[in-house]
Amino acid sequence: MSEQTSDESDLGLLHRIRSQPPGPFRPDFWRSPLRGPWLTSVFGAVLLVGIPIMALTGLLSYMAYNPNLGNNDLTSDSGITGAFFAWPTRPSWLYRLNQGTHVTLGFVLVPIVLAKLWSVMPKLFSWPPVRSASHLIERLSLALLVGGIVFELISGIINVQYWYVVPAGFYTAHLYGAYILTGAFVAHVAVKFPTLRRSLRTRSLRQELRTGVTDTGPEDIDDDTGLVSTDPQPATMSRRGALGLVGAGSGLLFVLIAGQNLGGVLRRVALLAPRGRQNEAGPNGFQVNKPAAERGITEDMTGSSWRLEVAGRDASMMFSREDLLALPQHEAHLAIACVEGWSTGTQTWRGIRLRDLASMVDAPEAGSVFVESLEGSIFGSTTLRSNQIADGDSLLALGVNGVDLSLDHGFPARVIVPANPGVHNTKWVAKLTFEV
Ligand SMILES: Nc1nc2c(c(=O)[nH]1)N[C@H]1C(S)=C(S)[C@@H](COP(=O)(O)O)O[C@H]1N2
Ligand SMILES: [Mo]
Repeated sequence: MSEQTSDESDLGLLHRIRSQPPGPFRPDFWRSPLRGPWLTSVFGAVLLVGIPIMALTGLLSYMAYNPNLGNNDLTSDSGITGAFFAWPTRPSWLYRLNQGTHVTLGFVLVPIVLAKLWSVMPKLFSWPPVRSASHLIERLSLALLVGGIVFELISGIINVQYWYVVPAGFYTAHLYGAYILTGAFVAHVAVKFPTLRRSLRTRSLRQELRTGVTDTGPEDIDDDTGLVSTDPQPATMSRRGALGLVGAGSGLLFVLIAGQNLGGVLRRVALLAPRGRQNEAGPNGFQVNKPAAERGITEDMTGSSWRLEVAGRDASMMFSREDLLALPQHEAHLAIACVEGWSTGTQTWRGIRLRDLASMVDAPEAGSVFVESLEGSIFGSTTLRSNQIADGDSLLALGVNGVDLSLDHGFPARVIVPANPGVHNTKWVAKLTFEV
C-alpha cells in the first residue's frame, strides 16, 4: 500500500518536471520587459566593433614583442604573430597607442559584455538543455564564446593589476584564449549577423532615448530569438535608463584607467592603474615598474667598477661610464609604454646612438643586437632588430630630463627605442652583442 503511494508520487513528480522545468528553465521565470532582440543587438553591435579591435591590438602587440627573435617572447609556438613583419619604430607613439587602446578598451567593454550576457540570460537556461546534435554544437560554441571572452577579460585585468604569479604563463594563456575566442566570435557573427541587422531596424535608438519608464513596454514578440519575455512585468527602468547605466559604467572605468596611458589630468584619477598613477617630483620622478632593489641591483654593481662590453663582428670593446660620456651624445623625446597599458609620457633621454656603438665594433649594418643586463630575470635581456638599431633616436641612454639616470631607471645605462614595447627597453645594461 505504502509502496504504491510512493510510486504514484514519483510518477507525478516526473510528470511535473517534464511539463514544468525547474525555476530559471521556465520561460516565464524571465520577466524583464527590456529583454529582446533589439536591446541585445545594440550591445552586440558595440561588441562587434570592440572585439575585433581587441583582437587586432592584441595580435599587433605580440608582433611588437617580436616572437621570432630569440628570447623576446617566451610563448612556445607563437604562430602567425612571429611571421609577418618587423615592428616599426615610427610613429614613436605607435606601441603606446596600441597598448593604451587594448587595455583601456578591455576595461570599457566589461559592462557591455555583462549587459549582453544579462540580455541573453534566458537562452542559457533553455529546456531541455540539449534538444539535438546541432543544438548541442550550438551550445558548445556559445560556451567557447562566453568562456573565451570572460577568460580574456579576467586574465587581462589580473595581469595589468599585477595579481599574476608567472607572467610568461599569462601571455601564453591570453594568446591561446584569444585564438579560441576569435574562432567562436567569427562563427557567432556569421550566424547572428542577419538577426542583428534585422533587429536593430525594429526600433529607433533616437526614439528610445526619448522614452521614459512609464512608456516602456516589451519589444514585439518574435518567436525567432525567444528573447522577449512571455510574461513581462511592468518596466521598472526604461531602455534609455539601461543603456545609460551600462554607458556610465563604461565611462567610469574609462576615467579610472585611461589616464595611465594618456597622462594629463586623467592620470591622477587612474585609480585602477597600479603603475600609471605614481609620479614623483623631479627629473627621475616618472613611473618605475621594476625598481632596482626588486631586481637585486645594488650601488656596488653600478658604481665605478661597472663596465659596458660592446661586441661586434670580430671586435669587442669595454667602456666605463666616463668613456661613454665622452662619445657623441644624442637627445630623444620618447615615452616608455608597457604592455600593461601604462606609459611614462614623453621624457627627454640623452645617450649614445645604438647605431654609433654598432659602427665602433665594425657592425654598422647590424641585423640585431642582443642586450644583456646586470640581472638575470626574464626582463633582464632582449633582442632588438636592425630597423630598431638604425633609428637615430634609439639610444643607450645615460641620462634623462637633464640629469643622470636614477638607479631605478637603469643607471648607469639603459636602452630606449622609439615605439618599443617597454619591456625591451632594458635597464642596467652590461653587454651589447651586435650580430651582422
Ligand atoms: N633589466 C631590466 N630592464 C627592464 C625591466 C626589468 O625588470 N629589468 N623592466 C622592463 C619593463 S617591463 C618596462 S615596462 C620598462 C619600464 O619599466 P621601468 O619603469 O621599471 O623602467 O623597463 C623594462 N626594462
Ligand atoms: Mo613592462
